Amino acid sequence: MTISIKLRSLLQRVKSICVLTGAGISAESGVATFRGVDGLWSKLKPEELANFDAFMRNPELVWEWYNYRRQIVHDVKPNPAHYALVRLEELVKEFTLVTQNVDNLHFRAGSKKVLELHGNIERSYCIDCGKFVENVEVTTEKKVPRCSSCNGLIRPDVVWFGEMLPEGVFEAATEAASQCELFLTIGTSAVVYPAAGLPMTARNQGAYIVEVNTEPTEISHTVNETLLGKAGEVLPQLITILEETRK
Ligand code: BJW
Ligand code: ZN
Repeated sequence: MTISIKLRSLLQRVKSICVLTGAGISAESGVATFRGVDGLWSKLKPEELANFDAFMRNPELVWEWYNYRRQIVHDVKPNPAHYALVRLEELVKEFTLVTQNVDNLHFRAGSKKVLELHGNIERSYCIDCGKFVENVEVTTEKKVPRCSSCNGLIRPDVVWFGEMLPEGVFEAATEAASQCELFLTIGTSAVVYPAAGLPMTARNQGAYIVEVNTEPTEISHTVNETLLGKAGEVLPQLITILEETRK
């Protein structure tokens, strides 16, 4: 992996950065990605689990899947890539972290300004009255949690296919992407919209786009630079360059 001279000099003077992260940033923590050979969806089709109709058809199955993943997320820790982004927020004047991840690892690492596009697996809400529930308990006898106020079905607070993103969050992400000088897209296959459109939004407004991924993606041909490698190894190197000029 080579960091271009252009990127080095940009890192030394950059004042505004917007970052988009995907499942790949948590891979080194031990959270499975969605796509690819070891991905969460290599055996199950996303449309069978990650949509509202699937939930209504078989809430037990969907809860079983989310419970399994909630346990993993609870047990793992943020990795050097998450911590590098915490440091970036401290070093750069204008910084926005936009994540597609629902695993809460950016907040647990210490990032402050995080826009969660697809929700958070540790929160849930009632589909009838909308009441939010933290740390919902799903026991083996009571496989599907119910609302304590109205007995409605409780669902995970995540965004499924065909659903709108949380109000105002995508708008804030678009604004940050439009205003940044440098846009980093990290550990995402960039196939899920509207998130995958953010690098292009930034590029159209003149930002320099850098992708960090272990392999080329759908958008590699449209970015300025692809840094091939693990996020947990590449990001600390970018931070070292930034820190050299900001002592
Ligand atoms: C590493 C690494 C390491 C590994 N270091 N890298 C425009 C065009 C076409 C379609 C649409 C469109 N607009 C909307 C759509 C429809 C749909 C969509 O995009 N479909 C496409 C798949 C075709 N989008 C939606 O439905 C969205 N809603 C919406 O648009 O609302 C408006 C609307 C409403 C009603 C009708 C129509 C429109 C909602 C999308 C919700 C996505 N939800 C999920 C599930 C969340 C809950 C859960 O977690 O269970 O979000 S899907 C899943 O994919 C999850 C992720 O956030 C998302 C993105 O995945 P991500 O993060 O990129 O992961 P992977 O696995 O794909 O990639 C990992 C990458 O990491 C790989 O590249 C690896 O190489 C890399 N990697 N290790 C660095 N160590
Ligand atoms: Zn309710």
